[in-house]
Amino acid sequence: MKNLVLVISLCLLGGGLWANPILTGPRISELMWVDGAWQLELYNCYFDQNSLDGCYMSAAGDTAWFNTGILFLMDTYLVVQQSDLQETFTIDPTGTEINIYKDGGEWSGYCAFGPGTCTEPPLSGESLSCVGDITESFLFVRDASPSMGQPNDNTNNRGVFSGWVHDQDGNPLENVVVSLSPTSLTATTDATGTFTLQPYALQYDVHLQYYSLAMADTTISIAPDSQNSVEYQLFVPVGAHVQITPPQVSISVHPNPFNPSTEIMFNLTANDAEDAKIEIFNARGQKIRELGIDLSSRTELRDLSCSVTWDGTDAAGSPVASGIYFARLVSGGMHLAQAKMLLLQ
Ligand SMILES: [Ca+2]
Ligand SMILES: [Ca+2]
Repeated sequence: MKNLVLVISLCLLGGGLWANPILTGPRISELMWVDGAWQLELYNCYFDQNSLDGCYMSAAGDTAWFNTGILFLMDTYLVVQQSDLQETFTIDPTGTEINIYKDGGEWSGYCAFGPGTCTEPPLSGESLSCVGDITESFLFVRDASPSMGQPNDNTNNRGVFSGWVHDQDGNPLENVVVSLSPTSLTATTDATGTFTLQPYALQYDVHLQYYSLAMADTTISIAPDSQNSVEYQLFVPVGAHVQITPPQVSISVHPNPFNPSTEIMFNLTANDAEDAKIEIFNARGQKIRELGIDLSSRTELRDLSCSVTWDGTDAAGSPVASGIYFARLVSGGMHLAQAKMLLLQ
């Protein structure tokens, strides 16, 4: 287990480069070095010229035109190297930005890696392969099984990212949302405080969100086929309204999944019984219903086992849609326990 290292960094490769309108022309699809010499895989994206005549590339001040007569049919992959160019073309293996232009000088392809991006340079034997829809994506990731001259196979280009999240006293934290930027990949910790993701081999900013209270930003570098285990400690202020569920309070739902109604069962201690209630939230975190708990028939307020029925309607009495909902046991403004429910219609 690696310990939490607090490093805040910025990923400059924003979402804008991920998806673009389709541009016709030579597209960069994969890049690697073989015996110290670069090789570029190009994809012909709806470019009906059938050759690279008049096309050129630029990187860090170098501009090079392709030799004439290089056959390049539409929707095919072609590996080019220095001998296919009229001028010397240098690609810095530690990072650069490569642009490609079709006949007429119109920009058509792009690849960036190294400092200032989330794509780290490939190691020996690895390529940088474009992932996602080749006609739209400009995202390159490290790939341990290159596919030069072939469509990118989307293999050996991810790693496993797992972790354990706990508070300052070593208690596991459940419901911590772990998100990786710049992707929309997220995971939520389970009751043991653990999570697992399988992200592309990129460098990420890691963001942890524990309700509204605790967060941390770190970075993680994912190599292809790597296993990455981390341990995060979040400081949860004492007395905050988000509490770690005390072991004496439990909540369960039966039946689950349900239709049209379900019973929410929980126990309470005398301290919590006073103004306890059940709040129903939808998957977007919006409170849609509150259910009071009638304790008037009880003669003794000690370790109470209670239940309330939710009929699948919101505060206005309208039936809610199929989906995931949460029943949250609340007392004195404190969130004591939560259960997930699935309404199936
Ligand atoms: Ca591969
Ligand atoms: Ca390929």
